[in-house]
Amino acid sequence: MSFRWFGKNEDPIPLAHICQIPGMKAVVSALSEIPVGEVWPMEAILELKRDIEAHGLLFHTIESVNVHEDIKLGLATRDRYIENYRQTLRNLGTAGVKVVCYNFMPAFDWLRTDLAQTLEDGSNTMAYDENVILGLTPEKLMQSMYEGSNGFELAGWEKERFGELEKVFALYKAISEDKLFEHLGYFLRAIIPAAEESGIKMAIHPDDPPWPVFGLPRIVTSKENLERIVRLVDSPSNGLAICTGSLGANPKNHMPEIIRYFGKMGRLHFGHVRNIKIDRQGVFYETSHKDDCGTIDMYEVMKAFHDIGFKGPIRPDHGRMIWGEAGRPGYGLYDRALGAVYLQGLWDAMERSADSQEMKR
Ligand SMILES: [Mn+2]
Repeated sequence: MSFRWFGKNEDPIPLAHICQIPGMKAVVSALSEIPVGEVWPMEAILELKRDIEAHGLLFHTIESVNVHEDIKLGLATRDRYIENYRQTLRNLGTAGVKVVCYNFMPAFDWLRTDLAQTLEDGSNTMAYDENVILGLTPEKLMQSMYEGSNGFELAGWEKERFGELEKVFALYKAISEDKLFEHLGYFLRAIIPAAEESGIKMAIHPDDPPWPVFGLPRIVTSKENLERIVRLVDSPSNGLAICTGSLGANPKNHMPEIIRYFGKMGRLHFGHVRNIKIDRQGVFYETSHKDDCGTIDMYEVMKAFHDIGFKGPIRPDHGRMIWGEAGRPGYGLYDRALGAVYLQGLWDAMERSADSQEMKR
């Protein structure tokens, strides 16, 4: 079980609190102060590692090393950023990192139309409504993400990414889904050998939501496309992060089946487990992790991880804001801590019943 942490300058939650969550083993983190596309310096990586390990937590997973827009766009300038990415992987491998999460979403990272929708019990949560998106320009949406962020820089929403939004949108006009696959393939063929040499498994995160937005292509969206991605480079280092709240926002994506399929293939390296309530196609909000609070079958999701003998990191994903907590949207302490303990409760029960079945035999 692991917990995402944004670093001591960016995250209001101290490691001293994270290590008090029952069963918490590892912290998933990143160097968010390094501009996208630049090399992560060894010294800064080791400092992050020291901080995490000083709290008795493991440092083996990075989320995320973001991919420069020029790589996604396939621009001539991409090779410099790819070389930097390879060096970052070597540095991370030297520091003992085993899993690196990344995404390949054009222009925007994850999207919500409301970062604090009030629920019946008085808590608030992040929500998405396709109808609201249809009535917004990309600039307006961007503005609402910034305004609702409680003053935090949201992960994937670093301001430098949007200096040239109009230009980036114009460039994507010429990029079809097939083209984007091609650019991902080019990137993977260049970085996977460096990942292999460094003992790192790459884990691509699904697009959130898993469908095209504002006419931008999105490809990490379905079982078929995930299959196409793992086949771009035939290496265990070319793998997946399965995020149940992202992929699962499309009811056609059967999460337990997808976990089993890629798990058995040896390409599943990271689990983001969270629940969402889908009101109707394209309209959903994030709920507590508990099974009956949302639409995703959390028991079957954890059972799938358990049945494939998953040994990699799993983390609770976004949580609601509860008990008056005011924090980074989706990344408060309390609801995610409850989620971590709930997921472990499911897991423990599966372990015990597997043991007792073993004894009966
Ligand atoms: Mn996720």
